[in-house]
Amino acid sequence: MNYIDEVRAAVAARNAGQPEFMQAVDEVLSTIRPVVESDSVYKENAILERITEPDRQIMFRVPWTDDNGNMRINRGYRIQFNNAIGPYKGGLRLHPTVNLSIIKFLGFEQIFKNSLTGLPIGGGKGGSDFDPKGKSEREIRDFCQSFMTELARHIGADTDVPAGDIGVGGREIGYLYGQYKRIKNLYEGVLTGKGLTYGGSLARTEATGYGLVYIVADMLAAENTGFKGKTVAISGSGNVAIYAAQKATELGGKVITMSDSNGWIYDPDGIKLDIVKDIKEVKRGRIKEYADRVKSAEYHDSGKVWQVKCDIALPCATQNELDASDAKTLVKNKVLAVGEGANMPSVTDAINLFREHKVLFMPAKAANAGGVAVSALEMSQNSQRLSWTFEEVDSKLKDIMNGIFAKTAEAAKAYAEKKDYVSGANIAGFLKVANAMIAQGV
Ligand code: NDP
Ligand code: 2IT
Repeated sequence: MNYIDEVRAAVAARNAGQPEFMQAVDEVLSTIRPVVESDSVYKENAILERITEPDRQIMFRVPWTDDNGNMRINRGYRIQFNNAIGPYKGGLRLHPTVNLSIIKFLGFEQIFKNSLTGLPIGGGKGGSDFDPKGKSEREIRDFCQSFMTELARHIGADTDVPAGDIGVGGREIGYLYGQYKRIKNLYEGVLTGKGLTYGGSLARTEATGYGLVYIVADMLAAENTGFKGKTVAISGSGNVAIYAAQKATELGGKVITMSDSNGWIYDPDGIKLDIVKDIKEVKRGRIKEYADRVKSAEYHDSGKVWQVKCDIALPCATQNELDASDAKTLVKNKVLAVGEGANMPSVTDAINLFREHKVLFMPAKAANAGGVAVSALEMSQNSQRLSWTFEEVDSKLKDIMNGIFAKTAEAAKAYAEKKDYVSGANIAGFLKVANAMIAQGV
């Protein structure tokens, strides 16, 4: 067996029962072959064995009390995966499906994504199987305080800087930050996505969705086209989906679908985002309500948004939400481009189908890096004790996404095929981290 296959087999044996983690590892290992096999230095330094094994895996009990006075127990996680190029950085996910495999896949992806941003941030991820849906404000606050009571000893502005992900937005970051400050007596940039009155950055809320549309626009520009006049199918209706829809609309696209875990809406006239924001950001309601309020819209509680004909597909909900049969439908409907706003939303066979049919495909590590990039800019502002304007942050975000597109395209051309952005992103992300690991000798 060669080096890559040996490592792959060892990682699979050591991480039995972790399918999402193995899916993410397989994708990276299968695409970095041209680099790893071009120089024995990677094998000599055991880079693949090291990069697939987290530096530290923290699991802890999170006790909290519900509104009926019952003691409830969840499990908390923080995976500090790799800090070769900066402090561990990555979000916290609160969702009942959270388990070790999911947090490890997210942490692993984060290493390469953060490297692509060009900013000094390592890879980490955390969360809990706590379900925020239907919980009262007090229950959310109690959970967040308990979660941070344990997490606080493991993190710090120069050690590990968590942020939001599914189920964690400004409200939860506020409670987490308040508890950290209380325990540590430190007013430091230990979390990103903070409120604007206490160290948050303008444009962090918009960053992931905007960044996704900026890089997909770059990919389209390389084909002499753009969002203007295109129909856009988006899944999800959370933070990433909403701001992807906003920027895609601003650039002249027509967003025709959005979804949540109960169902999806189709509005052939173009989704009215002020209504989605009111339902999701203000009332914390269900996407179904959109169809009650907008005459031109349909609501479906079965099937998926991918059955609607579109030019551009932006999956922005969760992992493995776009399977091979969805990819077939999209291809049949002549989709031009797919950009992954969520982390690992496309199953491997779907990606292969897109490649086979020459669908332009921008993978998550590159496509959704705008969120963590602006998180890193929030860290810079906290260190400087300054706040930049929205325009300043947005313009830096645009530059960063342009840079990621250029690096990804360049690595694809040098080591794989010209438009193989999956290989390009993995290789460009890997090279920086691997070289730092080799230089540091540990
Ligand atoms: P939110 O919690 O704001 O929104 C998540 C959306 O996806 C909701 O509409 C939710 O529906 C839907 N969803 C979540 N889980 C499922 C599921 N199992 N099945 C169907 N629908 C689901 O999260 P974000 O928008 O922040 O995150 C979305 C994706 O983007 C995730 O993959 C995340 O990892 C990724 N991401 C987020 C970044 C950020 O800055 N926030 C940065 C980079 C990537 P419902 O309300 O019904 O649960
Ligand atoms: O997946 C991701 O990149 C995020 N959830 C954002 C992480 C961050 O630190 O801003």
